[in-house]
Amino acid sequence: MLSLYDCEFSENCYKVRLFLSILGQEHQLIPVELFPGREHQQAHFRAINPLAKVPVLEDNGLILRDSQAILVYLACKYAPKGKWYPLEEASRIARVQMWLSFANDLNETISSVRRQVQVFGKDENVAPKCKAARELLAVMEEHMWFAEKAGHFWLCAGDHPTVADLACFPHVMLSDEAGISLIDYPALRRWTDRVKGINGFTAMPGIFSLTSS
Ligand SMILES: N[C@@H](CCC(=O)N[C@@H](CS)C(=O)NCC(=O)O)C(=O)O
Repeated sequence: MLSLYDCEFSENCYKVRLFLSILGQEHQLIPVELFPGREHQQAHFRAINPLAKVPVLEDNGLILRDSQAILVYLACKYAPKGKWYPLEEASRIARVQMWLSFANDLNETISSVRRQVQVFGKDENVAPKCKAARELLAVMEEHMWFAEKAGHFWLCAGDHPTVADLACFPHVMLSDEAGISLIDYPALRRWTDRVKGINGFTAMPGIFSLTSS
């Protein structure tokens, strides 16, 4: 049985829950109270992840941290071969990796601001991260705009979405909660709607399914 150390409000945990839901993969959630309990800082959790962060996935004794790494693992182990993590072409693998790394940049800008705003209330230190976040969104918007013009609908060209789409999706979707509106990013809004249309899509607080939004 897969176990996910999880926090309901975490975008990084959500992307793993989303993929598990899409795959229809049975799992159990082990809640970790980040705030106010700071359970992730306690010795029992640090023994599982010395970096003191969620998500962590446990699969039959194997312990994995980092949401991007977990998505890749799930795609390679539990999805039909190459469907979510295409392995047939070096350039395609590299492009997926590029956007997985980009998801981490989104986490450290948009989602870091979101956590600051939600948990501690806004302070003057968020401005540089907001600026960096807008620059990242502009890069993504331009990429997706040209992709659509070329007839592609996912971050990495191809008929099927990849783990890269799932990795970036929650950070973009929750940018409102960091005080960054998606109004200026129409191609990204069309892309987020496409992700919401994937079979097995599931919601989280702040991210609604197409029918209820
Ligand atoms: N690169 C990691 C980042 C994980 C991360 O930032 N997790 C947040 C919750 S969304 C966390 O545990 N924060 C606790 C802390 O930093 O004290 C991933 O993608 O899983």
